[in-house]
Amino acid sequence: MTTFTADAGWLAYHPSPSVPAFRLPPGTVDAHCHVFGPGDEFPYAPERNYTPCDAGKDALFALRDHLGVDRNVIVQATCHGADNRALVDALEAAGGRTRGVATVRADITDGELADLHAAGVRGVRFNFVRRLVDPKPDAYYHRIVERIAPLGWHVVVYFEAADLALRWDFLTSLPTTVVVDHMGRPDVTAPVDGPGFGLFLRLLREHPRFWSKVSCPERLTVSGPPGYDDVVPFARRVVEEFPDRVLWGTDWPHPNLTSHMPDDGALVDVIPRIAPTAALQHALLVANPQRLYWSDES
Ligand code: 0GY
Repeated sequence: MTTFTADAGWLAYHPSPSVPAFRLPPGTVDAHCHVFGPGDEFPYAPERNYTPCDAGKDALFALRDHLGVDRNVIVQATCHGADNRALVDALEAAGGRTRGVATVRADITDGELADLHAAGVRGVRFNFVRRLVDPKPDAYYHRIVERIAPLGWHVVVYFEAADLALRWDFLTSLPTTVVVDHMGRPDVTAPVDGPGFGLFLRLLREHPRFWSKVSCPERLTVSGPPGYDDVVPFARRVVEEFPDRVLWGTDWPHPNLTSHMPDDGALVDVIPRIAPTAALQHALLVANPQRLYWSDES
């Protein structure tokens, strides 16, 4: 058994989130959340850049039920590296209600890939955020794509706004569906119609393979909770222009936040402001994630 101590100043997830005023539609998917450990059962990776507090599957499933979420998509976090055991354990415990996005290396065997698929993994994540990982040469990611594309999996990419122009050619060369985390982390003090966010909107307009998560107001905000008013226009623009290619998630347990820990109920209450009609809400919360992660069901 290995015990881990969370980094100094680590903010733990909210102990008692509010019941949201917004009633999530039946079939709602939280399409961006993580499990951390518990570290004594699923050790954190030696190469990690942070050590979180434990946030295991039982706490995630309790939050799911509390908020009125139906299903989850668990995204492998960098603190577990390419060791997907905590993710797979959560997928297996949840039956068909949970799907996953893994981190794999190009030398993963066909058998290991088949096992991940059987457990419910439907994508891989490439993380380019330098405070979390050391990005690799493009060829490294292309080799992984060659392995996962035949399974029908997609790629989730996480990058900072400034990296979009630098990585444009690489990103647009990816042959699969590509989901961008958190709208590419826009500077929300800049105008929605400005050149920075304009480049991200152009990516979605010119490349129909690209989807966006409209999650993480708590990570992008400058004005702060509970309304996250500065992030709302950015997310609403993406939802209204690309209603069939957007996903929503809590980002629980909210790693590496420093300004505040969000009330997950308040995060749910942002949804009707970024997706103001029942049709947009259904696409964002139910139909889109169903199509991407549970296509084998319908
Ligand atoms: C997120 C954010 C973060 C961390 C990770 O994989 C990770 O470790 O995703 C972050 O610190 O921005 O979106 O969950």
